[in-house]
Amino acid sequence: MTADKSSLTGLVITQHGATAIVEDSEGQLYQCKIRRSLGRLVCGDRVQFQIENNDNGIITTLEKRSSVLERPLNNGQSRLVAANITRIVVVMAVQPPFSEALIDRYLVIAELMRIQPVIVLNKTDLLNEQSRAATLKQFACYEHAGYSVLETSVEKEHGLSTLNEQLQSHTSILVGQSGVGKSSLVKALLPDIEIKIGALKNTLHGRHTTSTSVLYRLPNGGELIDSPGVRDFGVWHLEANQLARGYREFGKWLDQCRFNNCSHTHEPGCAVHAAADQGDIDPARYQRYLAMYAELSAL
Ligand SMILES: Nc1nc2c(ncn2[C@@H]2O[C@H](COP(=O)(O)OP(=O)(O)O)[C@@H](O)[C@H]2O)c(=O)[nH]1
Ligand SMILES: [Mg+2]
Ligand SMILES: [Zn+2]
Repeated sequence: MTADKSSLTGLVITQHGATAIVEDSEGQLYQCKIRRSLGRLVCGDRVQFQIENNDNGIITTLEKRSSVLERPLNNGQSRLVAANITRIVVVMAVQPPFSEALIDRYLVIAELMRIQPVIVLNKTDLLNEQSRAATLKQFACYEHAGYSVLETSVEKEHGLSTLNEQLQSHTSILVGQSGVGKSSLVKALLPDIEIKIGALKNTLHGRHTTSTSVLYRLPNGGELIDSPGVRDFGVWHLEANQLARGYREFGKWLDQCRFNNCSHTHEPGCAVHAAADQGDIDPARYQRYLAMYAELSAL
């Protein structure tokens, strides 16, 4: 009788070339070859795999993805970063200085992917009362638009349980410039991370996984993906005329413009423009919309 290699369901934890680390439903890790016909897999992918021996297997089936996060490459192509994400955490910090234009970009991507974003301001321990008030003022336009803005300090262990609540029962990814504290936040949220990383590295034959995304399980449910490559994911693969839908607070005005193909930049009877003039839409957010629209139109 031939051995019946039954398929198991697994979750891709990390991937490197034609190999992936897959976790089964019991938390057991396997190093799996990826069948060439499946194309490129990425962390967060749900798969079927067969055990070949011990901790080794082969991935036979890729299940349908509910979302993919991609990062554009310089050559105009893009690279998969993560799959099946349900929450994007936009991490900004007091240092290095944040840019509202960058926050807007991440939010546009999240909105167009229909993924609920959360904004985190990290390193609040570096603020005093005065600079904190000034900084929070800069984030007021996002709260006004309907986003939650959380203040955290890994240093002072502040705001971490609130963040944890926002991540429960989601597959989340932290995005933001290098140095804002994404990895520090991941470590603070996952007490057993060192053990897990150690296990992963061993399974990858000691190869470092620092250049690819890794998925971690949160202690209270949910998964968290740490990705070193997402800081520079741009929006230049977007059409300028898609952009307005990425601004959540524009939503209720979009169908009130005089022209139904309104670009919300210069047309008479533009309800978005009027709302910005009235202060119903934050005028500075609207100005940044105009700048990004011009940038995308010029490509
Ligand atoms: N003062 C302060 N420093 C922090 C905080 N979180 C992270 N850092 C520091 O910021 C630097 C960059 O952190 P890291 O997690 O590597 O950032 P990443 O590039 O976004 O992953 C490190 O030196 C951290 O120790 C914080 O809440 N307060
Ligand atoms: Mg990092
Ligand atoms: Zn308009």
